[in-house]
Order: sequence, then C-alpha cells, then structure tokens
Amino acid sequence: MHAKTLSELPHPSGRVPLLGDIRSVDRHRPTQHEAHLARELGPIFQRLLLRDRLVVVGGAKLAKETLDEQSWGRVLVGPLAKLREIVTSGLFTARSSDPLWGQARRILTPGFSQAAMRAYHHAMQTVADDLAVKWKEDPDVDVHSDMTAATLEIIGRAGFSTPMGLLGDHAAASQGTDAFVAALSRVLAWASESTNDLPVIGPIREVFAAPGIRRDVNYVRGFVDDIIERRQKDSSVENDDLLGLMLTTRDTETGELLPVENVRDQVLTFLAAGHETTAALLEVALYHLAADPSVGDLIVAEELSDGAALDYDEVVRLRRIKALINECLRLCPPAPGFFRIARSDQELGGYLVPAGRAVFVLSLAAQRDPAVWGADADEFRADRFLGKRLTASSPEFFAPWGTGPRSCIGRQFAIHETTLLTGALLSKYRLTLDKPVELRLRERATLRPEPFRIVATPRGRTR
Ligand code: MNH
Repeated sequence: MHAKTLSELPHPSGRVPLLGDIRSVDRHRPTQHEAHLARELGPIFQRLLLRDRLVVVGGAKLAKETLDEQSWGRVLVGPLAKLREIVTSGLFTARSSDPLWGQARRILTPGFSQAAMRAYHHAMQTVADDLAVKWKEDPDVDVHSDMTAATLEIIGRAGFSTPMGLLGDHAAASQGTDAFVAALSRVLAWASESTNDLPVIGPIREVFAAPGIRRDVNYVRGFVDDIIERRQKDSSVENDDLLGLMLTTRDTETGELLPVENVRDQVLTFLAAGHETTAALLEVALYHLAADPSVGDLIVAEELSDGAALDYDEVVRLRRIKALINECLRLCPPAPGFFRIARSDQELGGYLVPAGRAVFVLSLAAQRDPAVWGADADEFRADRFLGKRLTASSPEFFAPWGTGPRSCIGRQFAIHETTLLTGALLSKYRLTLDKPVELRLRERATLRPEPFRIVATPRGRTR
C-alpha cells in the first residue's frame, strides 16, 4: 500500500499560479464554502493559499479517524492562534504544554459538575423569567439581541454572581455591558477575518485595524478587571461560583492558586466562549421552532403540559428538547470545525499526513455526510436523536463539543441553559416567524444565524 502525498489532494478548480486557490475563498463564509467544496471534491481535499495548504477533512469516516487521541492531538492554529495575541493563557487558547492549562482545567472542572449545575439552575431560571416578561411586553422578538443578552446574563449571574445589566430589574444597572459586547464582537471578527485573509493582505489590514482593535481589547480587559476587583472587595459573596473557584481554589496537583493575570484571561475566555456559541445554538433552535410551530406544540403536549416553572431534575428529563438541540448542533455546529495535528505519520483516506501536519476537521460537513446520516442529512428532523445513543463506534460523526482533553469544558452548562431556556419559553409562548425567512449563518470564528425576528404569542393557560 502506498499513500499519496498531500499535494495530490483534490482542490477547487480555478487555481491561479502563485496565488493558489484564491478564487475559492469566501472571506465571510469560509467554512460554509468549504462544506460545499466537500460535496464536490470528496471527504478530504486541499485549499492552497500562497504557500499554505489547508487540508480539509469533511467526510464522516475520515473525520472520525482524527478523533483517535493516540494518533492525533489538538493544535492551536487559525483563529485560535490569533486570539492568543489577546488572551495568552485562558483555557481555550493556552497550549496543552503550558502548566497553567492543566492547573486551570483541574481547578475549574468541579465548576462544571452535576452538583454545580444544580447550583446554577436558579440563576439560569431568573434569566428565563426575565426574558418571558420582556416577551410579554414586546412579542416582536429580536432573537439575536435577546439571546446575546440571555447567555451573557447567565454566565454573569451563574458563573460570576454578577448581573450584567442586560435583562430584568438589573437592566438599570447596565454598566458599559453594551459597549463590552460591541468591543468583544469586533475583536472576534478581527481574529476570524484576518485568519482568512491572504498573507499579503493580512498584515496590511492588521496595521489599519490595529489602533481600533487595541482600544477594543483594552476596553474588554478593563471590563473584566472590574468584575474581578468587585469580587475581591466583596466578602459577602460565597466563593462557590466559577469566579470563586478561580480566585480561591488551590490546584490539587501543584498546590498553587491561579495567578491573577491568568484569572483575567479565564474570565474573558468564559465570557466569550460561554456566550457566543450558546447564543448561536439557541437562535438556531428558536428559528426551527418558529419555522414549524407544530414541533413546539408536540413538545409542549408531551413534556411541558402544566406550564409550571421547571426544576433542575425536570430540565434533565426534557428528552424531546434535548433531541432537538442535538439536531441543531448537528446541522449548525456553532464551532464549525477544529484542528487536529498528526502525532506521527498517518494515512488518511489514502494520503500520507506527515507527523506534525495539521488538518482542519470540518464538523459542519461531516455532521451532514449522507453516507452515515442518510439521504435526508441536510434536513432538520427534530426527533432524529430521539432514543439514539451515539458511541465511539457508531459510524455517525457528531463532535459539536470537540474531542479529547481539550473538548468543551462548558458542555453541561450549555446543555442545561439551552434546555431550560427553550423549555421555559416554549411552555409560555407559541413561536412563529412574522414572515418566511431563510436561516442564514454568518461566521466570526463561530457559525451564528444572521439576525431575524420571531413573534411570541402567549399560549392559552387552559390546558
Ligand atoms: Mn465551549 C472548548 C463548543 C459552550 C467554554 N467549546 C470548546 C471546543 C468546542 C466548543 C468545539 C473545542 C475547540 C477546539 O478543540 O478547538 N462550547 C462549544 C459549543 C457551545 C459551547 C458548541 C455551546 C453551544 N463553552 C461553552 C460554554 C462555556 C465554554 C457555555 C463556558 C461556560 N469551551 C469552553 C472552554 C473551552 C471550550 C473554556 C476550552 C477548553 C480547553 O481547551 O480546555
């Protein structure tokens, strides 16, 4: 058996001498474009940008092979490498070899246990209640802005015991949170777009963007410092939330506390990683519920018939909503892919991937691969995951939370908040689209719906 070299991989047509496959670059929707290319070019292909060859793995079978931790590992390239310039050693952007990564992961893991979710439930519930009140006053819902507010409030109230001033009674206390959201989103856009630029264009753009970005980064850091300082001064808060863990827990292995500069990186990481992805997921779920209200009617009839507030255990048992959320994660993974690096020479789909070479695993394509998901792979079917148990040996590729030791630490947190919010809102409101719109996704390191509106009509309380 002789494997072919990566230079022999199929590539998009229209390759230009010297510049490579520039015609195939869609700066604003790069991963959606790559998912199209995967249908055309097969389960593994290349995109050449000047001298950089991006190897894209979009077939379920090959993508699944890269999950093997013996042969493949995680690597910081692409937008992640860019974000390192801003948050050097937060959990997301720290190298696995950085001792601070292991230390922070060990310190923070109890903050995501089942017991911790039970403790966060109430704070999450208050956000669901605030949203329900807001929708009662104004049933014409701007989904993007409400989900940004809800997810930031949840990470703020549950994770940092700090209301963010975006919803509810706290809205009056809004202290620069809107400016924080705007600055953070510009920074994320910068990190993602500059990665997709050709290297020749990149540095020029960066020079122009630099003063603005620097101002945004400083603003975001100041906002985070305020949260930390307020906690350090306030002895009335119990230190049992994420911020408390970061500031007061010693690592079991090293006996060390996290350095304060690192806590800064972590708070920013959780505010960013915790809201943008979860908001994207909620928006996709609300879109599908509003596009076909019968789906929500069925869920309400089966799981939410009494319309009462949901306690922790009830949320855990909402299997139809969980299935719906998994279907949203499959079709529109907020993190559309991740990088894997070959630990030793690997053969992938008949090609030799030499040790140290990174490939981009495109979940967005592999989670829609008809070879394993069936002919209706592109269709939204709310009950596709009902009663389905995926294991390591199932043929289906499904990795919206990433893989291995660097997979999402916030997974249970995100699942609990999306299930609770969806359940709470659905039990009170019937959702519809005011006019038919397509779900369009924009990319800013995450895959997130473009803004759309839904109408929230109170359900009759007669049932
Ligand atoms: Mn999250 C890592 C997806 C919600 C905090 N997250 C990852 C990775 C994926 C991911 C994929 C791995 C990326 C990679 O390998 O390059 N995360 C999601 C999705 C949602 C999400 C789809 C919601 C939906 N994440 C959250 C929430 C939090 C969070 C909520 C915090 C409260 N995620 C993280 C952190 C990491 C991470 C921190 C980095 C973990 C590590 O490297 O140790």
